[in-house]
Order: sequence, then C-alpha cells, then structure tokens
Amino acid sequence: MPVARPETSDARVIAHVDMDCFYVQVEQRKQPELRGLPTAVVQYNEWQGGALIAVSYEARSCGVKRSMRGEEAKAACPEIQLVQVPVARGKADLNTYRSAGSEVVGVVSILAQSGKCERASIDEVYLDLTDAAESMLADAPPESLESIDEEALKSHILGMSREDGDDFKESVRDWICRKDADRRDKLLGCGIIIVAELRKQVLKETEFSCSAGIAHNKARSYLFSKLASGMNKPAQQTVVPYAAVQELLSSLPIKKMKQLGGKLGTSLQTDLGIDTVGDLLQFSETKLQEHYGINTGTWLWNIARGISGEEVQGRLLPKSHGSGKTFPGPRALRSLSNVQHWLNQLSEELYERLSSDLEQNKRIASTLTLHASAFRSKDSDSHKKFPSKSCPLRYGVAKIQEDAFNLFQAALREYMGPFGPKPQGNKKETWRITGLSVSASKIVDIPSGTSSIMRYFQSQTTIPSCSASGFPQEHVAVTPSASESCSEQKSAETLPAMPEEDITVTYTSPDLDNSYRDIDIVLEKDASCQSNEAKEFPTQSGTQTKTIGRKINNSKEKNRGMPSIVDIFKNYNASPQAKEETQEDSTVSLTSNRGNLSSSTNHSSEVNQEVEDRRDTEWGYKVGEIDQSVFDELPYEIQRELRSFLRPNKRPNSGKSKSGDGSASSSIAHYFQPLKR
Ligand code: TTP
Repeated sequence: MPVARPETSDARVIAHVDMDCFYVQVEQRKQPELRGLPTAVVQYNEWQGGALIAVSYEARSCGVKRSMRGEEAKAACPEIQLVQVPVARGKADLNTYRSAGSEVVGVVSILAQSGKCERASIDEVYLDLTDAAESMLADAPPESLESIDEEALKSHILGMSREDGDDFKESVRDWICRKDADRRDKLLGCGIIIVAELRKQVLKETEFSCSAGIAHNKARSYLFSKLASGMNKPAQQTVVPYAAVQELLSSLPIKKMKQLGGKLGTSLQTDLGIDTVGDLLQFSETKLQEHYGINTGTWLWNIARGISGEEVQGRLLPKSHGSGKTFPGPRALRSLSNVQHWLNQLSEELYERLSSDLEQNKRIASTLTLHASAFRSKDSDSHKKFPSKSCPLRYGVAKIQEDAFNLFQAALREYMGPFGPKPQGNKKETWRITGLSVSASKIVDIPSGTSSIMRYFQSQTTIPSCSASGFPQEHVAVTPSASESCSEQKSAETLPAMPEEDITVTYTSPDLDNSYRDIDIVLEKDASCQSNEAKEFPTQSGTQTKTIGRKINNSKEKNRGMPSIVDIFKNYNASPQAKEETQEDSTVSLTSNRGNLSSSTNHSSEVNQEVEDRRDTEWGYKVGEIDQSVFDELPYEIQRELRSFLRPNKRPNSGKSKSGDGSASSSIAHYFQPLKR
C-alpha cells in the first residue's frame, strides 16, 4: 500500500531521467553500423522469432511495437535489424545492459554534484536538483545569462500556450527568464538549464541519449516524463510548471498513476466509480480514508492534487538482485528435477551478482525469496496464485540452490493443497511452472572496518583447513533448512513482469565481470581433503553436540559455502585458564569442537564424549579474548547477534522471528550455515 508523506516543500526541483530505447542503444554502441537503422532487441526462442523487448524509435515509426514477436516486426518493417539478447546458462544474460546502466548512473551522479541521485531501474534515475537550482538562481539566474543552451530551449513546457507561428524556442526562453514568475517556476527554469547540460554530458560520455521530466516533486517528474514519453522522446525534456499540474492530472486515467495500475486502481474504478484523477478530486480525504484506511486515503487525496512528499533517495545501487526465467506454453516445467535444474541456474546467476556486490560495494543481502507462476491443469482452481516464499539468505552457490529448491517445495505443497502434488514421474501430475525467479533483498552495507570482510574470509584460506593427517576441520551447524525456517508468510513482492521468456529484472547490479571467489577458494581447499572421520556438529543454539561421520571426497562438496561461525573463532582457543573462567558472566559459550587444529586430528569417540561432557564450557571465551578487529570486520548483523552472545546468560534465538517473517531474523547462522546433509 502506498504511504502518504507530507510534502516538505513544493519549491523543489526533481528530475526523472530515462534512457531512450535503452537495450537498443547498448547494442548500437557495440555495433555502430546499426545506428539510425530500425532496430529491435529480441529474446530469441524458436516461436515466431522471439519476443521484442526494446525497439528503436526508427522501428517504432514503422509501426513496430514491443508487444510484437520477431516475425511480426519483420512483417511490419522488413528492414528491421533484430539483435538477440546474449544467452548464458540457457537464459538471457543481461549483464551488458546492467553494466551500461551502472555506467550511466555513475556519470549522472557525478554530474548531479551535490544533488541526490537515486537509481530507479536499469535505465532510470531520479535527481534532486533543488540545491543546484537554488544556487543558480542566487548566483547566475537565467535572465542574467548571455545565452541559453539550445538543448534547454528545445524543452517542452506543459501547459504553455503557444500561438501558431510563434518561435518555439523564443517562447521557452521567455518562460525560463520571466522575472515576474513564481519562485517555484523560477527554480524549474534553472532546472531546465541544469538538466539540458547534464543530458548533453551523458551523451558525450556514454554515447547514450536520454529524456527527462522536470517537476516540483518525484511523482510529477516521473508521471509526466513517462506520459510524455510517446510524445516527447527520444532525447527531449519535459517540464511540469506548478500551475499546469491540476489541469493535466484531471483528465488522466486513474490506472496511469504510479501505484494505481493494480488492485487499488481497480478498486477505485469498481467500488467508487473513479476513472480519472479528476473524478478522485470529488472525494474528501475522510471519505477516502473510510474506504482505504487513513494512510492510503491521505495518499490518494494528495496524489489527486499532485502532492507527494516522497524524497529522492541517495542510492546508486540496486535495492535487490534477482534472476528469473519464464517457461511459456509447452515449455512449462512439469517435474521437480526440471525445476531444480533451473533453480540451480538462477541461483548461480544470483550468487554471481551477490558476490560482485559484496566485492565491489561491500554489501550483503539477507533475504532470499522464491517467486513462481504456475497453473494446475486439471483444477477448477487453476488461477490460484503460487505463493512466494522467503528465508534468510546464506552465502554460497550450493546453499542458495538448496534453499531455493526447499522454498519451492514448501510453496508447491501449499499451492497443491492438502492432497499435495502427485508423485514425481506420475503422468497425472497436475502442476505446471511457467515462471521461476529467485531474488535477494534487504541488502545492507558492511560497516567499514580496519580491513574488508573479504580479506577476512580470504584469511580463512590461510588457516590450514586440513589437519596433519589430512582430515578437514569442518564444523557443520545443524540448522533449520530453508523449508523449515522459511517464512510461510506470502511475500509482498510478486514475480516481476516478464516478457515472454526471461524475466528482466529492473534493479540490477553493477559490473559483474569479477572473479570474486574467496568463499569457494576456502572450500575448495577443504574439499581437497578426504575424510571418513566423525565430525562434531554443533547445533545452531550452541547447546548440543552431535557426532556424525561423513566422507568428503566428492567434487560436489567443493563450493559448499562458508565455514560455520564457530570456525571464525577457531584460532581463539580457550586457554585452560579461560576455561576455568567460563562460568563468569562475561563469556561467550559456543559449542563446538576445540579450536586447536592439531587437537582435532584424532576425533575419537573419547574425544567426543569429552566434548559432550564439557559442552557448555568447551567454547567459553572471555569477552576480552575476542579480537576487536575481527569482530569489527563481521557484517553488522552478525556483530549484533554476537553481542547477544556476549550479554550474560543470553543466547541468540533459533532464527525464527516471532513475526513469522523469516527474513527479519538476523541469525548469525544464516550467513554461515552449511548445507543440510
Ligand atoms: P523502458 O525504459 O521501459 O523502455 P526503453 O528504454 O526500451 O524505451 P523508452 O525510450 O520508451 O524508455 O525499458 C528499459 C529497458 O528495459 C528496455 O530497453 C528493455 C528492458 N525491458 C525488458 O526487458 N522488458 C520489458 O518488459 C520492458 C518494459 C523493458
């Protein structure tokens, strides 16, 4: 539901910058011979030449639309150049476009200088240019300038009356330089000049053209730059003066408004008979609140008047990462093994982007969500929505793959109802999966410490992970699997709107061509060891020790994620003295095998018995024994959790939040959980 925020000031200057036919421009930069030709980017599949996802303006003028398939586009415009989206892991690989989007954001954010810059999607940015416009108005107002750039003079000023035969650019110059104008519009006049210059620079530095909407708030800049897109694109800018807002809004179909395209918009139409924003004006705030609650009611009342307090967030990085694919028509997935195959591919791609984000931006994600679309062929209830499921995100490809599949199975059980899915292999199976995606959200910065978290993980490679006898020292925390710990609550997010085949995820990561593999390196080393030895498996709560034998000799074990949290402390052995002191309040009690690597070369049953006997004290640490620099390098959430260990007589909870939202539980274990055996 939308949230109503009071407008801080209506004298702001907000720009919404949107790249023109973005994927086409990216391809044209790669192949300059395509410039100026009718071109479309297509997600290829055998059916009718694949789906068009981006269409150049030359092709649009020949009647080619995004909804067409390759063959239709050829029929409409025989000379059209169709460029296929690169493919990796059997699906569209959007890395090139993501990188190009990051490049644009980088340039825009530098040009915007002091202004806040928010990356809104793969090719859209919001800018708060209020400070820059105020400075210009104070120091060099437009009327004092000797000349105004041509690009600024080509702006479209909504609501500006223009007589036939008027000199278009002259009218714009007059509007920008009006001395008697309202201060809000004077600021917009400055915004016009600033944005025109910015767009020119973006073109120069990236070779991409863009269009922009400039208004007093975010909602208006977005709305009108979007609305104007058919009309005032490509490479143009549209300005929304204060006085023009109400008139422009009143005839606008309600469903065109941001956040009103879905259920809320439909409810306004069916329940209140509202078709245009003008219709909405007839309802008092109280009346709207009666229908939709206080917050949404106020938001609706505001939005009908073009009021929006939404701030431009200073955020240049995506809020989430996702990877998805659709399986239309006969390609719908119908077996668990097929679903698992695709989830593995999607998880790999997701992990690549998470790793890149971790390395480049020092950010970690904490929630993994699975979305799918499905139908049940033999049911009257075939429109039932496939539930989305979330769980805490564990780093490591295999862990994400495992959790994604567990989430899928939990969702499938719910989707199929009490009778459950038919056994695999049974031809009467009634479910079909037409879309799958995995996404990582709740991304937070790792606090900047003395050195990076990656270096910390790297340093794990220097700790011999095999003992002298060649036995690995792996500690596996027995923790709830995704299916057990996943939030049963349906995710608010839905499967992103998908073109025919591969889901295009709008929030993207920056460059992905990195080779960050620290975590895998650690485990490759581990996996190179072979062991039939019994290992101690501390439980998540840290209060029990189980012993199980396991053989590590399979190459699949190679990248099985990070070591457990216990490993982090393995070089902080409790000294005998410390052990005696572990009953003191200020100790950390983590149950595990002894941190001393050499001592674990022989994990006999006696040793295990000893561990059982001492289980509450064996891993006792004095607070002072924990090296602060190691502590500082841990992700913030983990630090928080560790603090709960450090508090006297307190242990972390098991990872399930009371709210039922698994994602909210910031368990240490969710970063370090090993694979479920
Ligand atoms: P848009 O900004 O919606 O469109 P566009 O940049 O192609 O064209 P316009 O000039 O009208 O803004 O989308 C940005 C890119 O996102 C687009 O080039 C291709 C991709 N995309 C998809 O892959 N699938 C989709 O359904 C949409 C809408 C876009």
